[in-house]
Amino acid sequence: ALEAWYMDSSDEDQRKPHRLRPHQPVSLDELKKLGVFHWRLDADHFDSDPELRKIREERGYSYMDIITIQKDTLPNYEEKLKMFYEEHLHLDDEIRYILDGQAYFDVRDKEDRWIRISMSKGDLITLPAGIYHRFTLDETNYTKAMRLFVGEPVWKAYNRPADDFEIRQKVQRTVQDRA
Ligand code: KMT
Ligand code: NI
Repeated sequence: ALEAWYMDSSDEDQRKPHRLRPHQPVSLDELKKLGVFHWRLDADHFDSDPELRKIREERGYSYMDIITIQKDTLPNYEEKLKMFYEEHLHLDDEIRYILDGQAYFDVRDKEDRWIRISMSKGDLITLPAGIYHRFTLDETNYTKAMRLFVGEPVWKAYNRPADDFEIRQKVQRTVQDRA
């Protein structure tokens, strides 16, 4: 299942877990308050899974593609991983479904602390538009992920600081209202 925790602030290899000592877990409920939602699905049958079909229909996720993040299969691998780990936001939700392997998504909580979300095969997550986040592989250096989008995908990322977007106020309000 999905696991999340507050991160330490060491500069060590980003692929390491970076758990605090003592470990400070973050529950799915706390993630929901940040607008982060999670489903656990059957990744072995993703192309015929009625549960995935239902989620896509209900939420309008018309677009999907599959990205394999691995040294020998992803063009400009190092460059892309570096980009993914820069703290950034998007003007649309980021929706990712791990089909194989594992990876970390880090999101900022309302006090601006990093939460590390450990995603493995079968985990689908939605990060709300405007939330500051970043992505990294873990020490296994491999994941295959489905990227979903409402309509035509926009991959544009705005690195922090990007606080002038109206969406940032919406994010702050959501977090306050749910606190
Ligand atoms: C993003 O914008 O953070 C990403 O696309 C992360 C990599 S996709 C598994
Ligand atoms: Ni992103």
